[in-house]
Amino acid sequence: KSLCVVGLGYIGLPTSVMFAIHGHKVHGVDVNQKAVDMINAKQLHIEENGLQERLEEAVDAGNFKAAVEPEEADVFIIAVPSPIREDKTANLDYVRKATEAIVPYVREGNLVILESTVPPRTVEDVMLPVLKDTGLEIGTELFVSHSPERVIPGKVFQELVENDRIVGGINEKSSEMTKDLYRSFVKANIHLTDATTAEMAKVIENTYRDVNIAFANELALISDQIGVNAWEAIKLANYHPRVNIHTPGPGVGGHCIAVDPWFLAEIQPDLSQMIQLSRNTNDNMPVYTANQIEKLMKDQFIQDPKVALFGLSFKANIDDQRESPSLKVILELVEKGISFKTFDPHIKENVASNQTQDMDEALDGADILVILTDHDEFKQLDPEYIKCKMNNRVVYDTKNALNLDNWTEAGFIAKRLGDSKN
Ligand code: SAJ
Repeated sequence: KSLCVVGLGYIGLPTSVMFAIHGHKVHGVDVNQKAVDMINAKQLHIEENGLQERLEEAVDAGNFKAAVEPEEADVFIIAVPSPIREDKTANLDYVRKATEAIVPYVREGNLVILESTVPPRTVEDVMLPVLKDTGLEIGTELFVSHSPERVIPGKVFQELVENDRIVGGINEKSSEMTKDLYRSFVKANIHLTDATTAEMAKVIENTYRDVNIAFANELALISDQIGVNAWEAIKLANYHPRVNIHTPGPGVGGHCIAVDPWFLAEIQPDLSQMIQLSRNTNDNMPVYTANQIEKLMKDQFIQDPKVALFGLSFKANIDDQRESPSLKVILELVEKGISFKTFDPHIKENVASNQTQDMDEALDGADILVILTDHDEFKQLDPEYIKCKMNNRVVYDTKNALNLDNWTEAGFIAKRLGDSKN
């Protein structure tokens, strides 16, 4: 089949490449000319395991090329961002513009698939009115569906194949056509439903995770008051066959979990109290973390403390800083007038003067080491080495990444978020 994929980012590019190496002819579209040029030159503008070799294979086979304009195809796939605005309402401009961009190229018998995560009813209420401009009758001459992406960055190629896929067509024929297409590479089950239910299911997945993490964070806050280690208590509770509590931390980052719950809150604000409360709980964790840092320093009578902040990306072992809780912790420290230096081995570019690529420089003269991301590199840190670099020996682990017994043995005051047991 010939495919036109609009949006060549974290989802669109790997998906295009997957279809191309499975025998389809893929025309990728992105508004970013630089990204287009790089892709055609077989260079990556985003990082993803296994993407480089697959991109080369796809381009070399002549099955994949990129451009800024769409062209005619059997199937159109839209994989563009769907962020939220300042006021927490969905910004569907990219989805709308991408749909408008394909209208001149859509022909009778084509299939249009939306992969972006969107508030329920977006296909019906936003996309279909635009697609009517093709002059084709929706459902008999033009087929439309929502098949939300569900892959986790870092494991995209594995999950594209192994994750169950949801396909929600605006009618049965649309669903069947979409299912046949994804069968090209999906080995897991493909579940058929309607477009709005598919939209809802996808938003539910990320909201479930956010609410569950908020619960874990609340347990951490409670544990901090009552001489309990929340990490240990949650682990024990999770041995129950019907309990699965996520882990606390300095906040929820990324462009999905911290965003998608608002899609439900926006459409039914009065009926989504728990969802909004969870969002606020998670959003407040960076503030709590900064307060805890300040308190730890006060408890040790340390004046004008210097903080070594380790971890800038929003989760372990990736280079993505979007919505990262670390950035919010930084803002709080700035507000408090506490000085700090940041270090993250996955972030290659320094954007601020108090950011360094050199771990020793970040530790030099520091009074407290704070772990904000559980990168593998941090789990290996040697307290004996680190203590020589610091001014005072205090460590605060917000991700349960360190074995604090080793740090205590090395002479550190060692504390963990959600743990007031020691
Ligand atoms: N986090 C916690 N505690 C946890 C788990 C995560 O504090 O127990 C934090 C992380 O540190 C991070 C944030 O939450 O800051 C989000 O990380 P994540 O690993 O939960 O999720 P994402 O944003 O990388 O990817 C999610 C995935 N959704 C689900 O697992 C339900 C992925 O499958 C989706 O495809 C992706 O959102 C998306 O694009 O929607």
